[in-house]
Amino acid sequence: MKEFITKSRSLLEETEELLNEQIKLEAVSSAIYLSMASWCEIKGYENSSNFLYDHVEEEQMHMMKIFRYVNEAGGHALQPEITGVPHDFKSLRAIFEDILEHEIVVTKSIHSLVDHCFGLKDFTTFNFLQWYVTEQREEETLARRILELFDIIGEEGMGLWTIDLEIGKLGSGGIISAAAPDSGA
Ligand code: OFO
Repeated sequence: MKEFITKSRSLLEETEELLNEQIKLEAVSSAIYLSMASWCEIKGYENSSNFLYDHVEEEQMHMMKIFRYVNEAGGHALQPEITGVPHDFKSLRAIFEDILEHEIVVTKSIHSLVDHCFGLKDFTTFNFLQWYVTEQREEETLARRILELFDIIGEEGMGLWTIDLEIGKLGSGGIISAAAPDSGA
């Protein structure tokens, strides 16, 4: 009986594998942001640190949504192994540049998953992933908005202190409510 349940499913193995890779990518996001939050905290960028700590939890949530989906669809979600997380960063700006680059990688990965599901007519997973498509647009917008702060305010004098303050005002969901009121989360 158990074997029948395990074999009878619409989630293809190839899709399960890709979803497990996405689980790992979300876990990597969470781990990197945790490391960045810690760096910000010891350097005195308290607001950026809090912003990133919130983001760590958000990425955990992203990971868990896929994790639960895989098992509910009859697959096997795998606890990812994360290594090679950096602990030192060049500057506050470099951190947010890295975040934007990383989020673009995540967006591409989600898009390729969506494309894969559409091609195989797996409309259930395709539908499930639409939340991530919207989420990634918001995440990129947020990272870009933060980088703009460095250009607008400048880093000289009280600049970095002000930038840190402004990042705190954005919060991890700050720009999301401004940019997309229907986003959910
Ligand atoms: Fe930052 O959106 Fe998930 O990874």
